[in-house]
Amino acid sequence: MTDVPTSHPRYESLRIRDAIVTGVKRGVTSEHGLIAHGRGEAYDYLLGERTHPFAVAAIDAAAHLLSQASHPVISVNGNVVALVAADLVRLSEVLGAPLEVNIFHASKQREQAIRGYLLEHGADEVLMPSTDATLDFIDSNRKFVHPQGIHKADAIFVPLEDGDRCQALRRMGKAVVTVDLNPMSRTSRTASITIVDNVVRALPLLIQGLENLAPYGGAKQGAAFDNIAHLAAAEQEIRSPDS
Ligand code: PTJ
Repeated sequence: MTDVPTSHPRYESLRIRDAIVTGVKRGVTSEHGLIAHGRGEAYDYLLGERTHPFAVAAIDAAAHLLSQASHPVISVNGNVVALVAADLVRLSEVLGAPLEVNIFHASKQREQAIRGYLLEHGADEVLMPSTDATLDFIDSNRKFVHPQGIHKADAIFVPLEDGDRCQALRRMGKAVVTVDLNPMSRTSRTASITIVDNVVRALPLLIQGLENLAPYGGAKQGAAFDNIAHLAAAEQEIRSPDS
């Protein structure tokens, strides 16, 4: 982003926007992803573009849930890989969980571009969707999963999810942790834990939370988490006139 000075008041937002545009140019992010990003930007603006206490609590609960899972998996799409590829690779290392490509807008070419982008950012292995294993309760492209990945997982980290698959995963008895700036979305309401924050800010905090838990083997007791109450706090923040 050579033409925008770092002193620009919207520099950080423009930098993130630039990462998504690069994602589209590299064939990683879909054009629809730009629209999804714009929606996220609007919610982030309303939330004051900062991480609130309800998000910190959700990140803490997510670190506990994921570290205690027997087979956690990180599901990635074209938006998150464009925004936080290096953090996803680090999360995969810290959690000991595989990265799996799972996209909504079907494209074999884009699946390969996403895999390539993650390998470029340090990933050793990236699981790919297959026709050998499918999810129940879902008709979109997202039903095709890897037999050793999402299909087998007991807990899945799925930032920027779409509501359909989140519901399907929950109906299959899997725990779902999502990151979504919209506390009213179907995904937010269906997930086991929703982190209402920008994935760009939330992911480094989640990694830090897992690193802090590592000496305890993830077994340290976390506070009880009420997802609906946390979503209500996020919605209240958005509606509050002085936020
Ligand atoms: O790569 P694909 O084909 O899997 O497509 C990915 C997108 C994100 C385009 C697809 O999953 C989609 O259409 O998602 P939705 O249903 O538009 O939902 C995206 C949600 O993520 C919305 O609620 C946005 O507010 C939210 N969001 C967008 N950007 C961010 C975000 N949440 C957190 N951090 C962001 N940076």
